[in-house]
Amino acid sequence: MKALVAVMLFALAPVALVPAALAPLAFAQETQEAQFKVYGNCGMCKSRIEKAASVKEVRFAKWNKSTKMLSVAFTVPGMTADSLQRRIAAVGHDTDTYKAPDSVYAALPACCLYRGTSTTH
Ligand SMILES: [Cu+2]
Repeated sequence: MKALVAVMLFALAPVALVPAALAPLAFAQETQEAQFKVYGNCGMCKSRIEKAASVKEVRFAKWNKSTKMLSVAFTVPGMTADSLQRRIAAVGHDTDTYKAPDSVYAALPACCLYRGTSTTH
């Protein structure tokens, strides 16, 4: 009897494995998570940074004012961490990879000017 049960389980196993094997195909768009540094100071910076990351390919974007780290979750291949950093630099916030254009940076409100200040406020 035990042998019969074992044989039946063995026979059923491939059937049970099929849905699991097909599951990844249903999610051809994968979500990838990343964290990178974005320079800024205040709550206005936070909303500007998160707004720049607010595109349909981004499922989640949260900037931490104290650590300056932006946590993101985005769909691939539609988006990359690199292109997100470029978008954020374009609105005035430096990352470790991309520098915001000086003209854009200079136009930020005074409280948001993070360059050249070694202290945070
Ligand atoms: Cu600010």
